[in-house]
Amino acid sequence: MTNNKIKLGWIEISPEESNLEIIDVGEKHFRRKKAFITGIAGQDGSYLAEYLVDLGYEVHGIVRRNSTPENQHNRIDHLEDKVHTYYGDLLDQGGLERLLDKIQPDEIYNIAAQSHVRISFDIPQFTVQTNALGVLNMLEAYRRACPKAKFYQASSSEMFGLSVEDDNFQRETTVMNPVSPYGCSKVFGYNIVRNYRRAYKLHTVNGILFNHESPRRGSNFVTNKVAKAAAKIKLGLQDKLELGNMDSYRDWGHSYDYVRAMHLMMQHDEPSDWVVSTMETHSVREMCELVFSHLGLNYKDYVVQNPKFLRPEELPYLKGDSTKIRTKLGWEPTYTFKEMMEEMVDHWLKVYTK
Ligand code: G4F
Repeated sequence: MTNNKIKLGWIEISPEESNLEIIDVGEKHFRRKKAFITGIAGQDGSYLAEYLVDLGYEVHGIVRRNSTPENQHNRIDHLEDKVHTYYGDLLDQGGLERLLDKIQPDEIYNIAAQSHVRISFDIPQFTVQTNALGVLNMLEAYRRACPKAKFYQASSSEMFGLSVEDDNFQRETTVMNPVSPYGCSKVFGYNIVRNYRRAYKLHTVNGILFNHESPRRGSNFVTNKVAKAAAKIKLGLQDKLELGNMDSYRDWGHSYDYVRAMHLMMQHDEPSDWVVSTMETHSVREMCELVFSHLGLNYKDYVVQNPKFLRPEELPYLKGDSTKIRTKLGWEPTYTFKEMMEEMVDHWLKVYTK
């Protein structure tokens, strides 16, 4: 184990502190850091769990119970022996508190959410209960069970809504003007995290993440919907792709790069709010063009609009200014937009060629 890894995934303890697994480096003693992840079976949760396990963390996480347990752990099947999972729900504060009390994590990552913006118009109350009240439940459980831990909240660029600065960016200081039940719920989560930081001197961090994708993205989000459909069209398994608004712009990065940013901001001494973005924006149309041309196809021959996928109110433009995290913490994305989209298309080609 390198010294660097000791620094990242292990924490220094006094020799008296008893723990199952302790390593000695000279005079110093270390134990594994413990992380608790809500939403561990989701796209970001699974990449984060992988990343933390690799750094030496002991990783715990909750998954929501549903009626098809076969699909519940798909994204973390390969980590089965390496992470500890429990049933849990952001709406069940008692259960959360009991778990945090038992585990006593060093870092808590609250990533679970109803994360689909259009669906938040179909189930607004559930969205707000989970994404707003759920954050408060987590904060209360944390405050009572393990207030010395650090707390990460998955805040979102959707909170900016219609606000764009004169230089066409959104950044930490941009006014929030959300345009969906999802965006409104996330603004509450963001603010209550800041409130608990000041009021109770808790180490709470907001990561304001712009869109982030990967082959593990749910295929009802636009990037993976397009990547999957284009691969099926190429293989003759599908004729058409129905989309909603193709003229909105998004700043799309890779989930793997963004979970590295989450971890990095939690290692900083001062709790703060951080924008994570690629600083580039592309329209849905440009993304379709890129994906279909990777397969030697013209998207115009296959993509049609279906009003069913339009939103009652749309967020037209996102481009994040992540100068703060780049300059203060040295974070940089490793994937380009093209590399990320091609990875997603190639993933689906492999799935459907088997
Ligand atoms: O992929 P999307 O559904 O992502 P959206 O709404 O930007 O939200 C994602 O990013 C947020 C960060 O800003 C997260 F907080 C949130 O949890 C989620 O991860 O849609 C992207 C764009 C939208 O403008 C949408 O109207 O694509 C447009 N779009 C066009 N046709 C479509 C479709 N979106 C979806 N999901 N499906 C379509 O058929």
